[in-house]
Amino acid sequence: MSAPRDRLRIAVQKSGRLAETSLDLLRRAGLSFRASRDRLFLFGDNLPIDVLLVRDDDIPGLLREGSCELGMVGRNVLDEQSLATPGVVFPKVVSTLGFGRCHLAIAVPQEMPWGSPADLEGLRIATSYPALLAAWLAREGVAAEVVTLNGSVEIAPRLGKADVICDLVSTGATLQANQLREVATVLDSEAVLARTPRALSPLLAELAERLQARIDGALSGAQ
Ligand code: PRT
Ligand code: ZN
Repeated sequence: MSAPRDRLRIAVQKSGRLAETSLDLLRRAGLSFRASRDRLFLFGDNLPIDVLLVRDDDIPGLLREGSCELGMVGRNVLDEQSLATPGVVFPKVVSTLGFGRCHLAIAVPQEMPWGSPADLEGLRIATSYPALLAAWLAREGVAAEVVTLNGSVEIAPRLGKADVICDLVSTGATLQANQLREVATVLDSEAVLARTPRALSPLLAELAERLQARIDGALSGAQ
């Protein structure tokens, strides 16, 4: 067995919509870093805290297996993975971060009449969030076919792959460009700070508490 780590690890998105703002928040929390040669890590200079730069989808798994103690990730990604693997203990949300806001929405072709979620009965719904969508359909008591796509969900109706979609929306420009209109919200999302469900050594637990407090301080403008 390898020696227990004596530096805390926090995972953030390497590149993408959350990447810059996540690092910015860590800087505002008082951390300074230098990059590793392979660009996988940023080593903390002033505290024993390192930043792991990864794809956002990998963050819940890294927290679950204890490869890092904290992570910044969209609630949509965290909840989708938790729902998709029932019975597994998942990371806990310790703070909401106020950026990366979006919502997972049902959108239908502009000309399709809409009254209520019951109108989805028997339709094919394209999404990259099959578990969140299935849970919402079950809550609404609607039987529909979930078509899982990894990208370009918004063009699925035009390609004949699905009748309607369930995708993330922020400004609504993508839906509009694809002649779709939003009719229901499945999940409101933003970036969150999540913590490993594993027990931490006293040293890492103390570092995690300190970093959480510094992040909360930066968010409330106290720093
Ligand atoms: O490479 P990696 O896997 O790390 O990144 P990624 O491509 O999976 O994710 P990325 O960077 O696109 O998004 C990261 C997180 O940002 C998401 O998981 C959400 O929590 C959050 N977020 C906020 C968004 C959006 N807003 C958003 N608008 N994620 C995606 N979108 C997409 C949406 O899927 C659609 O294609 O933007 C389009 C809609 O935007 P509007 O403005 O036209 O409505
Ligand atoms: Zn991703």
